[in-house]
Amino acid sequence: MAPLFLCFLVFNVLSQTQAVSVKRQATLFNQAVAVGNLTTTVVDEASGLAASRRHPGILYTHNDSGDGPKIYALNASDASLVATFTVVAAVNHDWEDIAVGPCDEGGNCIYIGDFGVGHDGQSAKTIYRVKEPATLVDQILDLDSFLKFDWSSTEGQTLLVDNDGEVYVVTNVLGGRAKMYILPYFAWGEPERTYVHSTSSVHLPLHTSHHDPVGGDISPNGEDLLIKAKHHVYYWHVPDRDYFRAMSNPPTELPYHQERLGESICWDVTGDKYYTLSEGRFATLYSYSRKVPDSITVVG
Ligand SMILES: [Ca+2]
Repeated sequence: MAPLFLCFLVFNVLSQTQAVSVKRQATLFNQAVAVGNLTTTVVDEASGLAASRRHPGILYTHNDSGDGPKIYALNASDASLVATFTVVAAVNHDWEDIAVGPCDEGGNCIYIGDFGVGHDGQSAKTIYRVKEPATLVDQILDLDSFLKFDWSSTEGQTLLVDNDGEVYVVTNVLGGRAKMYILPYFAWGEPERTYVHSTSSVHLPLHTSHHDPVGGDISPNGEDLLIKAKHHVYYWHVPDRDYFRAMSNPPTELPYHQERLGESICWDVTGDKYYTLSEGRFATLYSYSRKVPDSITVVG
């Protein structure tokens, strides 16, 4: 085979490979659709978002510092407030994110990450866990358990919980190089703080010019991970559910409608779409649906 022809062939194959890759990334999810606006004024600084497993079509959110220990259940189809849960024996020092995952003894639990820096300059560095209630009415929820930790970082804004109930917290860092920590399971219920060493962490391959990331979520089947930065949504497909190893790969950027103060992101219960919600009164809930495979145009 003539060398010139071989060069042309290799170049052509590489070009096609790149075209396929770029096209697939660009067509993975649809652009934002406005689902509806918050109609209640009690949610005015939405700081986290998570899909209920027990009540499909319901999203949980919360305010950051300044509110009580309250979880708000929203209708995912119109952003209306359905119910308010108050968590006994918890404090909202600066709740930064929320997730849903398994309880210790089966069933589904809501996890709340209180690890922001409050107005007093302090961070509670505590994860709260409550069982998902059976009914969607205003009620008080007992604390299922708590996890108090310490670390060398100042704050985090991202809480991730996987199918096994493993809890990951991501630091919030200016200029990139944030770190994902896994919190030790034995720390649940311990009255003393458990120090989490850097050996239990991995750097995120993100370099932004803001304090990032600001939120994230693991899909219900555990195979998809979202991390939200101030101006971008990043995605990893993690079929082996090894989220630490996934951080050695660059993410795919997904569609994001820029919000004024958007910190909240979650998958829906099926993993076929994700949602974002901004801080602020009457904020808009946006959804981004996964394109069906047949609609993906393979170039080349
Ligand atoms: Ca937050």
